[in-house]
Amino acid sequence: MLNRTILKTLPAGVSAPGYDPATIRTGIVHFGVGNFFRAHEAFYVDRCLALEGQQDWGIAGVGLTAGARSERKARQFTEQDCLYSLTEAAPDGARAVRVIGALHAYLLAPADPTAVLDLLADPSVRIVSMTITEGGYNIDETTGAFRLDSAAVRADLVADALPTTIFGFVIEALARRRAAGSGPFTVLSCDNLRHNGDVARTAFLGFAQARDPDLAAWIEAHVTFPNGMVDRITPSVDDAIARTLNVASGLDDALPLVAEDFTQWVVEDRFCAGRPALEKAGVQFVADVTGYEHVKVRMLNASHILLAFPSILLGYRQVDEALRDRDLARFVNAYLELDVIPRLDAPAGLDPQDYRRSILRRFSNPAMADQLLRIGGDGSSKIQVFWTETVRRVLSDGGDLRRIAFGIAAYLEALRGVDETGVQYTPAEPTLDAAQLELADAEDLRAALALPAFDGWREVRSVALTDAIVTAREAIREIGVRAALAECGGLPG
Ligand code: CS2
Repeated sequence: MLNRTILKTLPAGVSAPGYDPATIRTGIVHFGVGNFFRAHEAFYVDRCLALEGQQDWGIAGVGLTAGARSERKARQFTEQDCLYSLTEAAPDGARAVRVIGALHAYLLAPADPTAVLDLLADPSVRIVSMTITEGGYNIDETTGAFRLDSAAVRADLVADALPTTIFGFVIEALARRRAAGSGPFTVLSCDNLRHNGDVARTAFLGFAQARDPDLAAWIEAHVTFPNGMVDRITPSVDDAIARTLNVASGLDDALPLVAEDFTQWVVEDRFCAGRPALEKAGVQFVADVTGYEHVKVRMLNASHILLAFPSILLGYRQVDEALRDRDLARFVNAYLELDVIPRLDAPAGLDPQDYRRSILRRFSNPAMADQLLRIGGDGSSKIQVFWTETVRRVLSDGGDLRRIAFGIAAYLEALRGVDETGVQYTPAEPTLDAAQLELADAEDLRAALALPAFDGWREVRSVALTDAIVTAREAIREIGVRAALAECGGLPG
């Protein structure tokens, strides 16, 4: 088993942390210890910890979900001293394997909420970071405000209640720190959102305001919420993939990871209580991250989901194989070239055409075997974040709506859970209830346009867009995805 005792005798070709994980101290608490966080933030912090004077920046992870799966994961982390291996896979087949030691403690909040609060209140914790998914910030897309109406939030607002949501934990911890005079921490969102720091700020301040306006004012004055653009493709790992990774590395790791060799993190340098020397670990610090976010979200993430929905319907399951399909590659390219790039505000020095080529190369990486169902999952939240801006701009300048309409149509058809070859799958839509999911099956093909995925352009939605979506859905059903794509998917001649 992988744990601290075997770090000196790792198999050939596996790199150990450049420091002793037993001696680092917690400076960061991270909520949502998923694969992306482990391959991205923890990877950068791991590099920092190897530098002189940086050993106060170890990460304690917190899981918020109750249940057997979460308990199993917590047990595995503990048994392995929170160590895990990361395989970085390049498109040419080259691989590097390293053991990451930055995560050195793991707490399951439902099992011991008091321990989580005590940790967050400890003055040595100076950053609270999170990957809680695009939809995890509890923001109403129409009003842009934090939603106070969810049962979990309401329960966390009851005086003296032990929290269950991230909002309850973070705000209670900040209240304690304020009372104790131990100062604020930075709240660092690492989710794929435009202005993720501003979104986090709206969410946490919205909660704090409802709880105690004085506390909210203190947070507003002292806590910082840097915006950041995060990027590293990190597939899901099932048992079969885990076995393959372990066979290749020679490790016995219950929590192995694979990610592409590419990685990027561009952040605003606004850390109210200090930060690790991340600039020495490859993180770019900039005054304004807006341009980078637009390019990442509207090109990479948007084309990722645009590829996923029709590909799933065609029966593909992996991103690289879908992109080898000429029709699908043309579709994604046309969307980027004709719909996104002409309407993009890219930062100086970033060439969108180079970026387009690089993401298509990254998507084609066969060593990743990235899952289309992972990409297409939580489409409801992702569409709001990844497509909205482009749809709004195309609508407002009277551009060609066919590719966007086809993407939306494919999303709605894919929500029905069966592909063209008759294979069934379960679309993961954690924010939709059964009644909402059924809208995809409604006889009236317009009914599903009431789904929250489309809230972001509700007030500008045009009849032409609705008609084009309905036409594309009918075509997909009548003549199949490929023929429908040729007929109404807006492929250039
Ligand atoms: C993907 C992302 O889930 C998705 O929609 O586009 O997970 C993507 O792999 C990462 O954002 C890459 O940085």
